[in-house]
Amino acid sequence: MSYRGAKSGVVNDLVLLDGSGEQEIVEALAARHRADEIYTYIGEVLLVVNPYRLISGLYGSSKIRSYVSKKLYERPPHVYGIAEMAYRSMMLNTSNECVIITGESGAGKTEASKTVMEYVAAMASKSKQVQHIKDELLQTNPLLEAFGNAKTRRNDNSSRFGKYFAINFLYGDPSGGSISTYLLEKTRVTHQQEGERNFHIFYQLLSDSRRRGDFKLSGSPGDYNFFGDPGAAKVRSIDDARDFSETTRAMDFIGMGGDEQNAIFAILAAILHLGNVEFESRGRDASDIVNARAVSEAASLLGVNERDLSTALTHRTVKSGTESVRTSLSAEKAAFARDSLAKSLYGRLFDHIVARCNETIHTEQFSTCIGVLDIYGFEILGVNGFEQLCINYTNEKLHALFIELTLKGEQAEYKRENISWVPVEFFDNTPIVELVDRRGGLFSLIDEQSIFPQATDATLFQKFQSNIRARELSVPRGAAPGEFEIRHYAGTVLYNTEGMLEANKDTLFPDLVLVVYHTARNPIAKDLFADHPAVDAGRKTNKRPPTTCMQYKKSVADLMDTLRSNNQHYIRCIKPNESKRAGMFEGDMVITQVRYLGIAENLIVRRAGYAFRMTYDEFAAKFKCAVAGTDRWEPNTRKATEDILRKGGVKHYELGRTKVFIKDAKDLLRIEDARRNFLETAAEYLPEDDGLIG
Ligand code: AOV
Ligand code: MG
Repeated sequence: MSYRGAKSGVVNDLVLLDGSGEQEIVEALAARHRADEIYTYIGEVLLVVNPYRLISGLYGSSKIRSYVSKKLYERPPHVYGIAEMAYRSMMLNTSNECVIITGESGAGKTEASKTVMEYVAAMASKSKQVQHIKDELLQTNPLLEAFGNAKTRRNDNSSRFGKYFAINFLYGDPSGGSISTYLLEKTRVTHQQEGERNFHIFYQLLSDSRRRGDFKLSGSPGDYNFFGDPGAAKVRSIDDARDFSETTRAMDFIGMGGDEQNAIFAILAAILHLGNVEFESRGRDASDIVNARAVSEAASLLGVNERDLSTALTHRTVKSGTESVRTSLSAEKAAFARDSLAKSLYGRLFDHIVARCNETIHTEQFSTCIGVLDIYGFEILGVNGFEQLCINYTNEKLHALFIELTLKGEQAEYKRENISWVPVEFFDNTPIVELVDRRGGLFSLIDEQSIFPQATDATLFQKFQSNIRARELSVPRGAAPGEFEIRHYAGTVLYNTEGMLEANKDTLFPDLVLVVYHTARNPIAKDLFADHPAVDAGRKTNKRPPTTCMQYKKSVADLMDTLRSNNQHYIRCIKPNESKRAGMFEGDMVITQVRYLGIAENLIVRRAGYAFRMTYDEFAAKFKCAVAGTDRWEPNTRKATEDILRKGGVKHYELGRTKVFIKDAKDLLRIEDARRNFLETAAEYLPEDDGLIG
């Protein structure tokens, strides 16, 4: 293979570029992007510049075949190359692998994750059973996208949840998998910013006239209060009707029968009707429902009594000791109760769908797995609240992990091993991560305030101001009350404390939970609340349920542990322009990303560094058979290693304290080939299945 892109003439691997400045990197990426060469390597890291249009001939089965069993540098850069490397490493080493995909919102992570899945699925053998499993795994994608993605201003198909998809393998064939999801952006159910939509599935449902009739829905987006910007309902790049048939087909595939699908869509319709329920004040602390029809439709779709639902929306029962007192809610509180119910129903419905996918793809029969991480990218919206803080925090954590594993860890190892090395400076974002998740940091202050009934978003803001002294956090001049800025690795974000406490507490008055749980005839709606603390209240102790912050911090920490314990492969996506346009490459925008992704540092470390390393013991044991003469036992493995390298013609290596470091993995090719030949010849003389080969 040529080292240069066929059309651009620019190197496929930036390590081979003359120079390592940000400007040179951007120019190289621009030239490749112009020539539709959207993929570029830095060593084993893949960079992708979003082309915003399908490039013909870049995907599909014959392209996939051309990457099978090929080394990374033998084929032009591609997601398939990374997927092949992960798959091959898993097969060779019986190890677990993960592909970590990062980049800001709209940079192309979700598309790249689907391309990884496509490749891995294509490795399945042709047996009917394996093909069926493969299809089930792939069908979870459109289903989860329908319920978990939405149009934002930055991306028409923005992931509003994080996803880690572990695909399990048995003897190289996919045998099943498991999906972990991270914090769905539930506030979107009731509120969206200008130019944004609710979750795709609502518009999909409305595109189906039969369902509209069944659920008494109108086809006009302006009729729904939960569509904050009805003008944004029609998206040029999205065909809701076509997507709806894809969603229902996926549901069929996952094994959701007609009744289950009906129950699910009825809940979605109930949410839309619920959104249209309005309240008017009666005195100071009571309210009446204005439009009885909307409640009646919502009640009938959930299968609950209309009066019970109305009462639960406008009242609240508070327990004090053994007594229960029912108080009425002001119009404002009732609207809050309505929104909480809608968000809870949706959030729990989403979890139900994830759980159903997991049931279908679950398997006990596997030896290894490849995980694919596709989360919501770093984002700055018009107004940034609790959910943006969580999203951007996750991106900080992933960036910290990348730095730790590729820049810090790498350099620390050279030092430990006494390899001559000129340290490379890099931007360390740990202080920002800690600002959010350390004791006394933002999350713990939000948690602390969530316990006090008197706390408000304003008192939370004061806590932030009086307790946190960090360079990364400030209140800019002219900021509105409650606003503060965090200087994230990928840009400065202005947050607003408004709604943070509530998002963290995720309150849903028990009255509503109990009506649905005890009386709903919609079988799924009933089940959604089975594990709600209000249902358990009689049985369990008064232990406070974990807050959203607590749960989130824990799940992100678990995710990092999983990623750390696997072999990591990186895909880093770059967004070339703000207007989602094909053929447009804005240098300023790209240079910002090149800077904050640490691409120049990555390049320097990679170029100066050593692609391959192994302990002397492992190296000698593995390769001594490859070079004639060294299969005689040389007890000093360091000496044996040197011997093998010399005889194998490897020139650029360094001998560390416990490991050998080789500059270019290609130098090892000859030795690897010799080893393979030796083993193959030996195999002819051995009985089959002696387990020696591989
Ligand atoms: P994201 O996952 O990184 O954003 P997506 O993968 O959804 O971004 O990509 C955004 C859009 O860019 C897609 O809907 C496609 O139109 C286009 N696109 C991305 N990659 C490609 C590609 N390889 N070829 C052609 N078009 C592409 V977010 O989920 O918002 O963080 O949260
Ligand atoms: Mg996405």
